[in-house]
Amino acid sequence: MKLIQTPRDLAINGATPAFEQLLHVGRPNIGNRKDFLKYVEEMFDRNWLTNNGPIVQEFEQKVADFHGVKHCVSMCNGTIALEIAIRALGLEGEVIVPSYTFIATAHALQWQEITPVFADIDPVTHNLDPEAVRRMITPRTTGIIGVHLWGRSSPVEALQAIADEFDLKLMFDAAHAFGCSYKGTSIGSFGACEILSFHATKFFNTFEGGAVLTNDDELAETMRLMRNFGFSDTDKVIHPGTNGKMIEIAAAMGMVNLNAIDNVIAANKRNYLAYREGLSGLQGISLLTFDEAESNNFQYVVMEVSEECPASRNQIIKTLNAENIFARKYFWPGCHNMKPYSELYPHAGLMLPNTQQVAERVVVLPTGTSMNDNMINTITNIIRIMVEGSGVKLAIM
Ligand code: T4K
Repeated sequence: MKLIQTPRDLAINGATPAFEQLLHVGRPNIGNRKDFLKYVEEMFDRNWLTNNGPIVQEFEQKVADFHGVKHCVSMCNGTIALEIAIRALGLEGEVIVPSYTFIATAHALQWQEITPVFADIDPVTHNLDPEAVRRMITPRTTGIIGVHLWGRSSPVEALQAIADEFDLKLMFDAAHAFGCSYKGTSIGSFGACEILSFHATKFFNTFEGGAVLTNDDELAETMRLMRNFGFSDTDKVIHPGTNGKMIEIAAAMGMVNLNAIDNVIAANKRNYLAYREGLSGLQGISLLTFDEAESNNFQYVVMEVSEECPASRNQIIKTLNAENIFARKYFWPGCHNMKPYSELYPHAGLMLPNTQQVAERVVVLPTGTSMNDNMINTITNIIRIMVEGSGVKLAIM
């Protein structure tokens, strides 16, 4: 048992770590195992493992219904979903994206020899700033990809207005936004299409997986062709394509995880509220808020450490890591500071002051169904000790 009351009790100062096992940000949430194994047994009985199988079709329908959209085109992962959507929309030349996102948003363009042009974000929402987007438009710009970062909606109306004004295509990277809404409308219906990620570390997973949501029949049809080598029928190829198919066992995981989704969101919300309470009143520490009027999945607990905080962001991360709390600096240092972009556009940072600032401030904390109130109390108490020099008396088993 360890008492954490003063800085002397911290692992960084030589004490035993608070947790024996490493706590992760992206611990997978897994639904009912028996139900999953039943799906797997049935799949083996059918001997149908991939290529638009029955579980994939059922899963697509469920995800489309869940988001109130006409089409869910499932894919093997979120990155391929991005690549296929980008290509199906005919994007080329330059496409405006935030730099403050997971690298896949930019790479999906670069992979197809399209130039990602990084626009700055709003420092409060962490999403694209429409005025910054406007400043980056050139004659080569063909589209905008907004990212609903942390599951909070991009400024969809302002971005759509810019897209309409300059005749640009607009799509969204909704990898974080499964089940989220904007002004009461579920994510999935904004722009030409929106992509989801079902990676193991997402609050809703299919091991690996992704999808494109759209209400556009023609676009959905094109993407279905593209994810299956362009086959329209046996021996008949009518479109360039790749292999982006979701496999049956991934869809089975999706089906059982869909059944568990309310519990996962409830756990995430409980965790978020426990963090909010535990971190309240700490100088220079804030938690990203969620609009209670919207549907949220609360999958990321995003803490910001400002210059007013007596402890730096990096000190806090180092201290938490020493306690076996693997907090993350997502999406530091910003795509523009990663290769090849840092070499291609070495001065991009000059246009991205808010991105640079936010990337230096964020700490993402562990959440999900594997976390409980005691664990969160311990984490917030460690942060309190770092900021205030002492914490509440806390016994760690
Ligand atoms: N767009 C956006 C905005 C995205 O955030 C992403 C993915 C994409 C597009 C692309 O979608 P996908 O192609 O991935 O479907 C993770 C994920 O790999 C990535 O999917 C995700 N975004 C990104 C935000 O996070 P890392 O670097 O955090 O992964 P990793 O391996 O460090 O895992 C995170 C934590 O989870 C670790 O502490 C270990 C733990 N973990 C991980 C796995 C895989 C487990 O406990 N069990 C596991 O099975 O990137």
